[in-house]
Amino acid sequence: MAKIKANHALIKALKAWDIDQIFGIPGDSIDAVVDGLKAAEEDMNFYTVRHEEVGSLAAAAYTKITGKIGVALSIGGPGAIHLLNGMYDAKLDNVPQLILAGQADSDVLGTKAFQEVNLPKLFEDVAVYNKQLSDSSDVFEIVNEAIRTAYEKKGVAVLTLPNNLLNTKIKDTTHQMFDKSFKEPKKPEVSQIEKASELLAQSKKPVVLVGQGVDHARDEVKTFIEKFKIPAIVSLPSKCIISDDHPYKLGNLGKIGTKPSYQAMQSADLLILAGTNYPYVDYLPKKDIPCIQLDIKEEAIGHRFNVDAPIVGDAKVGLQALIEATPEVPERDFLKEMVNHKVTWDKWMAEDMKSEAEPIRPERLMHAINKVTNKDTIFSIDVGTATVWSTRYLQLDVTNKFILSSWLGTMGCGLPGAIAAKIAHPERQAVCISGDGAFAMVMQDFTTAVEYRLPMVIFVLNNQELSFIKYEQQAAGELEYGVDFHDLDFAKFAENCGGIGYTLKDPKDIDAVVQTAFQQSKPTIVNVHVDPNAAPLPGKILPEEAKNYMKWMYRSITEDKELKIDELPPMSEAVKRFL
Ligand SMILES: Cc1ncc(C[n+]2csc(CCOP(=O)(O)OP(=O)(O)O)c2C)c(N)n1
Ligand SMILES: [Mg+2]
Repeated sequence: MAKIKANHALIKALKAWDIDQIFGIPGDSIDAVVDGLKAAEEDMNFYTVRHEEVGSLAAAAYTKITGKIGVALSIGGPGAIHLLNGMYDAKLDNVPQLILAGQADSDVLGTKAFQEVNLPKLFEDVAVYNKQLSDSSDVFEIVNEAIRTAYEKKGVAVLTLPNNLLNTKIKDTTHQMFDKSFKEPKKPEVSQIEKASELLAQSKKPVVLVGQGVDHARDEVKTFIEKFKIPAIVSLPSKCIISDDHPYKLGNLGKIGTKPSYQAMQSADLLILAGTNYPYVDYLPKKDIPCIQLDIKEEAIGHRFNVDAPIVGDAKVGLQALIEATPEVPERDFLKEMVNHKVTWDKWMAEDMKSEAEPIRPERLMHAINKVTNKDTIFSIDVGTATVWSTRYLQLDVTNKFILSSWLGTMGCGLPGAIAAKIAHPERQAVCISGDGAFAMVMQDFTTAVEYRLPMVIFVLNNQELSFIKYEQQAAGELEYGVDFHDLDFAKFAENCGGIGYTLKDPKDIDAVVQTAFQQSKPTIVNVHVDPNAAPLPGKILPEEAKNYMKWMYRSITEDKELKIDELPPMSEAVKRFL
């Protein structure tokens, strides 16, 4: 039988799965893989990043955007450790990912060799597939198995690869056919649909919470809410499942959510959980109302809320069946009431977006961004107050992409997401919105965007503090501590890296600067000096939170000897959100 080098067999397996983008940093224990990539450079793009974490975060974001598995590689030891954050991001957001981790040569493994870390053990918790290669002749089969498992289990597959094993010659089995088809998802049972349909038909006040499990069923979601006149709430990553201008969409739930969403949840008589395992149970109905839950994972049923009518299987099929089985509802008072609340909420939001106050209000910036982006733009949003402003004030369509680190919530996800966006769709606008703290965690990789000519616009919300945490401390009745840092000139930084930088301080310049930034053909940073006292108030202030704000004020005066009244939102704003 013909022979092939093991590293080339590995690359052939990647190609067989249509993989053509890899992020990472080369080095000693992964050199054999990188050598294989060099030989395949015509149809395999390798992006050298400046920090492995950016590589794995970009790989996760690439999958969130395209549905295709994202791949990152690194040396073993320190590089592999750096990868962990992006791996957990993929795990928590149910995203397939392949990690190729280098390892000390097999003949010295276990001897405390240089950079030897027990990688199978390190990755045990994060991976759905976790193998260290021990026989190079298996490499083609193992890569196939890893990728198949990652797709099937929507998680992270790790191959730990002792470098010497990939430099050997093995029998060439790479021409062999292998099965790339996946099991059809389970179809919901008829009895489950009947039960759910009965509950739906009886309900006067249904509300639906929409999650990622119905991302592939956007038409069905729309038909479902329109046929049965149901107000709809979305989970954080599901903003684009229903377009923001749909009148029945009430927005998000929880701390980043809207008041009408909270009101709908608390006054509903039926909860429909559509493809979501929403974790913030405090915001789910406090009353024990009936619940229909559609989910592909049986273990998700009843996880957060008592479920009367489970629909287990592909939620798209489940929704179609429910739509067919249940008579149309011509109109519904509950919907009208909730839509009215939403109209009021939207008026408040519109007022916020008009503010010409100085320092610049983040809401006003979002308004400017809305004006210059389009239905195609991909938004990569970081963790911090940027998450709140973007979720509330960006007006998006089902055709936009809105990606974030939803359930790991790692700071620093914004820039890697925008890099992945521009690689996946060079023709679309890529926008990153980050806080100054979050951007500083990954800013070295702005040079990656410059290097690979990935034009994007990055808005850094410069408030010289960890604002989100400041408000978290206040809402917990704690004194502010450890949340301030000094100003960094992100515009100068951009220029130093070979990109373009703007500083935005005067509210009068907002529209002009934002517009100019989008006309650039190089990666661009807009360093926006935003109001540090722009409070990302929850859609609804819970009594406990109100009590804690009072406690924080009292402690600020008595213990810090400082009245931080200017950090509080205007009284009218606070009262509106509280009542
Ligand atoms: C890696 C990581 N570290 C810490 C946190 C906790 N955290 C959440 S938001 C935040 C502050 C973000 O600050 P910044 O990026 O400046 O945005 P701002 O809230 O000031 O707008 C912190 C520290 C996190 N989510 N991820
Ligand atoms: Mg900040």
